[in-house]
Amino acid sequence: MSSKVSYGFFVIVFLVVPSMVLGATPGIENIRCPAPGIENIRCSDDNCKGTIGNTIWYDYNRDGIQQDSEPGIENIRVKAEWAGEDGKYNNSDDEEYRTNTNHNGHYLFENMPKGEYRIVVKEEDVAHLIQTYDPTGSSMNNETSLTLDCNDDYTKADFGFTNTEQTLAVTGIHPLAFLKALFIR
Ligand SMILES: [Ca+2]
Ligand SMILES: [Ca+2]
Ligand SMILES: [Ca+2]
Repeated sequence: MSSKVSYGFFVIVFLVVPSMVLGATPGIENIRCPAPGIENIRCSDDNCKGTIGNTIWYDYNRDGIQQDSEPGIENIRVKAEWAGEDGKYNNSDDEEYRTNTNHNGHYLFENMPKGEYRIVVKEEDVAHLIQTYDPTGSSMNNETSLTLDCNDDYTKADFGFTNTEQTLAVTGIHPLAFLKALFIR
């Protein structure tokens, strides 16, 4: 009698325990990783941790490339609008993320889910500038759109800005000197 109970017990332990150890974390489904406060959670492939960035700079010569002489613009507010799981904007599963550029003009959104994004530069932070570059440059509207793959590091959401040619012509000062005087105080 007792030997049958023991045998059954060990069969259950043998079958159940390994499946709990090897399978996904039981009882926790559809959670985004990393999950703050939950240690050692097993993350499935659906829990993506991509990044989006990374530069906003003074494009003095308006060529859409950051030369060594062209510094980043710090403290610019940037927003990432995620279209959510359904990939469509303007409904309940959309989410927004915000950050600022650092002293090098770099910004980075981390631990981002895969999907469709709009990256938007805060208009009032660049209201005194003219946009010269973004990756979807057909419309210089302080924003660009992209598709982030799972765990992808997207580094090309860059924006370039300069000042007006009219202003530079009137001053008669070298553009670089003028812009440095204007922006670097
Ligand atoms: Ca340039
Ligand atoms: Ca949506
Ligand atoms: Ca654009």
